[in-house]
Amino acid sequence: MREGNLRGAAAARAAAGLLLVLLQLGSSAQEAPPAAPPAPSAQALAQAELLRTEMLQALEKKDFATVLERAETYRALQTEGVKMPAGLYFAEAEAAKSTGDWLRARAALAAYLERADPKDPLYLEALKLHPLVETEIARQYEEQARVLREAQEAEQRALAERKAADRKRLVEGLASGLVMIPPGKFRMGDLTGHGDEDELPVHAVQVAGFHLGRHEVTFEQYDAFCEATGRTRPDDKGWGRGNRPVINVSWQDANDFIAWASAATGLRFRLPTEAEWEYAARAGTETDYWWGEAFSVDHANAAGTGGRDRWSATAPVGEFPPNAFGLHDMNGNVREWVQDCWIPDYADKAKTAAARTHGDCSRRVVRGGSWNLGPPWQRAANRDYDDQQYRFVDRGFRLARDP
Ligand SMILES: [Ca+2]
Ligand SMILES: [Ca+2]
Ligand SMILES: [Ca+2]
Repeated sequence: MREGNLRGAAAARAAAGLLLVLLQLGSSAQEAPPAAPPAPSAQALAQAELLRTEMLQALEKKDFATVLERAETYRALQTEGVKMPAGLYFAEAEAAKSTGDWLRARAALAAYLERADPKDPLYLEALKLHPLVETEIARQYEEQARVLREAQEAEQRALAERKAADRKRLVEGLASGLVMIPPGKFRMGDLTGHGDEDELPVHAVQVAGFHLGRHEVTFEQYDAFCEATGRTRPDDKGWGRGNRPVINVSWQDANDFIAWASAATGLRFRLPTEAEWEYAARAGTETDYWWGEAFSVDHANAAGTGGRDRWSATAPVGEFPPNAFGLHDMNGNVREWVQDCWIPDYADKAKTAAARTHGDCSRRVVRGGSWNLGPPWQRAANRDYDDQQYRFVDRGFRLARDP
């Protein structure tokens, strides 16, 4: 231990010449009284003399704590016009050094060197001591820096571990967030006469079983993709992120997310096809909405508020009851991109649920109405489209995959 060696050497030095010199200093408290402060009272001088004696006795006994304490008391006598003699600063430096208080040792040593006569026998000793003290202070700073650095590294490790755990939970959520949609046949299009031309003609479609997201893809999920890929996070309009459905994502963004989510989970995600989407939204029903023929504020987040619908913008996913397939928010909240290119009717009467890709593929189909649209747009059969690069505040998507 260097500190131990130093302490030993210092003690040896102190024991040898120093004490003798210090004792020879005599009652030097009266030396060089400054012009400004008042002349010390006899009582103050007596106290100073006592402190000096006690300091030197304590130093001899290696009672360093007492040396340091008396030095402080001595310095307080300055207000009474008593100045601590240079030799006592040296004694204080010795005591501080011996207790490992290197900063105090430096201050006391500097005070000594400032006050002492270069011819003083301790002066050379002090000059030799100075670099040792500086080295110790540098070592202490280095040690403090190391402790700080290790604490920072530990904090960074903990943060990385938390992030990894979050990511694991999120990836598990992506994998487990889909429900099995059973195979079946259904009638696609405007079955009630409440729809638009683009929902005609009604035609039968055979659907193979597939998996579909219980919820719309959330901001939490999409933000993880952005963080992992360095992509700009979409604007949430101040409505909140977390478990709100992601908005302001284009058809292309949705497919980019899907590629990332597939790689992260080892599952082959895709967007649902338009026929799959309507089949899943109907969940075996032939009414305008899965819950009946009349729109209900208790079943979907549409424009305005009322009943269960407390949201004038997007609602967190899953706030409304699921349909018979266990799917939430197929009607309302955000409109959902599907795979298909836009074709303005069902004239081809496609018999399977495959994506239709022979239309205008610069435009893609969106399904399911949203928070800013009225009841007619929330119908299961309703269809619309947008440019595939288009981003908007009511546009999101959900994941699908094959069994
Ligand atoms: Ca609403
Ligand atoms: Ca929706
Ligand atoms: Ca339409």
